Amino acid sequence: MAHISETRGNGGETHQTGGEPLTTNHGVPISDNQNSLKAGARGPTLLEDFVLREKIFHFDHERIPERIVHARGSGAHGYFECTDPIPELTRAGVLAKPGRTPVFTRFSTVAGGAGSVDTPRDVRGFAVKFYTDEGNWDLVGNDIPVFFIQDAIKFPDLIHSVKMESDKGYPQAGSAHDTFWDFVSLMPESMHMIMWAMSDRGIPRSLRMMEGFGVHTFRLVNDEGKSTFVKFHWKPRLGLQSQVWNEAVKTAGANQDYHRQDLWEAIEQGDFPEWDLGIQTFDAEWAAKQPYDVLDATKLIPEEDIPVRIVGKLVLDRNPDNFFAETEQVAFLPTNVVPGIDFTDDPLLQGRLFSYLDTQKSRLGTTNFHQIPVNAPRCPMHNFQRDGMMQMAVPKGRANYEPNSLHEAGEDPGPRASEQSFATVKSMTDLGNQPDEKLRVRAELFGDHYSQARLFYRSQTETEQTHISDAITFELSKVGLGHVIQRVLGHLRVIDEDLAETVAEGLAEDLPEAATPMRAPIDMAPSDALSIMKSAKHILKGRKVGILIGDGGDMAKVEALRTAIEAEGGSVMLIAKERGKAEAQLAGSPSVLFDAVALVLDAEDAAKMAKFKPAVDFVSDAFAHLKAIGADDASAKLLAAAGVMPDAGVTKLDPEAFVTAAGQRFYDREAKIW
Ligand code: HDD
Repeated sequence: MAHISETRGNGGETHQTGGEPLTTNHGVPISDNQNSLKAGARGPTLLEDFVLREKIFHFDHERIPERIVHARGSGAHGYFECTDPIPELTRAGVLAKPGRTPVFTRFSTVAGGAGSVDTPRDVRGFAVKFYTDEGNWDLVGNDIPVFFIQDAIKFPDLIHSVKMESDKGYPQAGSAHDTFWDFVSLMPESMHMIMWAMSDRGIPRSLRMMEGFGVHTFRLVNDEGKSTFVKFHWKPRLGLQSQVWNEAVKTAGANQDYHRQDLWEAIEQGDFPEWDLGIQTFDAEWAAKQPYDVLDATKLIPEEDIPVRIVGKLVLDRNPDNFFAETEQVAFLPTNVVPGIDFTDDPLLQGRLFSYLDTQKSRLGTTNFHQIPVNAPRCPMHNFQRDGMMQMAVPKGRANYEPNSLHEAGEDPGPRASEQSFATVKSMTDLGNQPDEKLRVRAELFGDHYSQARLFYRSQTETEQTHISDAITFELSKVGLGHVIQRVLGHLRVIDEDLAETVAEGLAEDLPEAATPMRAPIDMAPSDALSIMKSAKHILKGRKVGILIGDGGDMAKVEALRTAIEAEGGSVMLIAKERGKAEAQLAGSPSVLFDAVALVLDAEDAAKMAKFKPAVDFVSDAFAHLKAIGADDASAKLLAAAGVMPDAGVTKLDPEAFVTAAGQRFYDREAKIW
């Protein structure tokens, strides 16, 4: 038998080095996890090998259908804390009483598959499941406050058009292709969200630095049954921050999991991401006076018209224990509302109320998906629904129908509906709807497709407008259908003539006739809240600085920088050409992975680095991506090789000056370099 033990795989150790004994799924202890059971040392594997069969069978079934949209996601546990209760508006305890409610949050990209990269230009999902005492409330939103389409009946078309083309199987995770632009150019209602998606909102720096929105108008309902219309907002405490396009493209290569890792590490380090929850509330009388319909998900309510009132904060403080069990199996349902929160007749929302339950059954394979721990309510749950695949609960007694009189025989009759529970708001007419006919139409104001696209574009800084025109030019440059490009340009002319001209010039296209709007657009007052740059926070908290060191740099300067950066809540990574001399290797840690960089080198290091491509790229990319660069004169040769020109973002290694610069991007630099 000696030769058998000699040929045992991977070191020949079959015993566990620690922990519980290895068993089958049925609890039978396993003695050898390296070798299948064979008829003789070189013989065929035996059918009898239940250990092998179970292991491979289970593996064969590991994957479940990925989400048709939002397949790529990252999740975290945390809590919501109501800090400014609003009992006058809602009876939902989560918002009506001070205190904490546990949550699970999942962020996602929309178009790409589960294994796609984190940084394509795309919308980001922002879904929060509140495990309240009155049941789960799921606020399933995005990082953009409006949607591409007005009616759920167009959702399958929208998604088919944006996902990889059905014959080619590409592009993965991107909207820069024929079918997407063909569809949206035929759906002018999408133009408002197109402006958002083509803006820097489409390329966030971090999941921790983006806003979230419930998008639809919902209702809050108080104890007296009075309903108030509401829009939900998440505001990141770290401020809004986006990448620049060239940086996002390079990040995709440098770290496919950039956002997922960033979220994970921040939580792991105790730097918990936080958002304020804000509400915009209004009544029907106010809604009737607006130039847009509050039931139209392609429209927002400017914050200047209704300021956002902060009612609480979201803190993500615990990473999932298991990606599949939690982040993959979490099932969000816009139908999950609690007493005190209700829907409106937004036709997009109404379609969603159907779709998600159906999706979860298909994705998770059973109507009992609510029993999966991440989906299960944390409050008591009783009803007469029974059985089904993968039933985990073991109900007692025979009361599985209602009404029953089993209590008269001394048996448990089961739960009863109560008037205090969720009751749908009765009014169908409070927003002026007159439901006297069955119609397949859109309401009149839904016909204004351009006013808010224009509002968004004109509320941006010049730099942000340039980013939008660059993005549209790039996307259209990937479109092979000339008539589609022309049609998009026709829409852009209605939104803003300068924008249309810039894009046409960038593509060397003639400008077509302007599109003919269904309703003439109006000029709304620009809103600063729509611009990232106008509301940017210049802080280092939550940001990462890469410090490049050589053999001769002054390590006292490194330590002084580290102390100053960490005092501001930032973090530091030391990078050297050779991994053993620092925390990261230069070639594997390009500057796209950092918010600012510093060079602590002596003249000899700098001269060598000036001839080392990864070092030159490290500095030139940091400069091109508008980041702060801290460097002394000793680094002059490397700065010169990288084409760095002096400006407010290029500081000495003085900790105070560098820290002030490192919390911001230097957008003025852009005009010089691009
Ligand atoms: Fe949706 C997933 C957000 C319109 C149908 N959606 C999904 C997720 C987010 C959103 C964040 C991922 C949840 C997670 O992390 O598991 N969806 C939105 C927003 C919309 C929207 C903000 C418009 C305001 N969605 C929308 C419509 C439909 C769907 C109109 C269908 C009629 N969405 C789905 C879905 C998904 C989904 C197919 C895929 C996976 C899932 O539900 O759980 O049912």
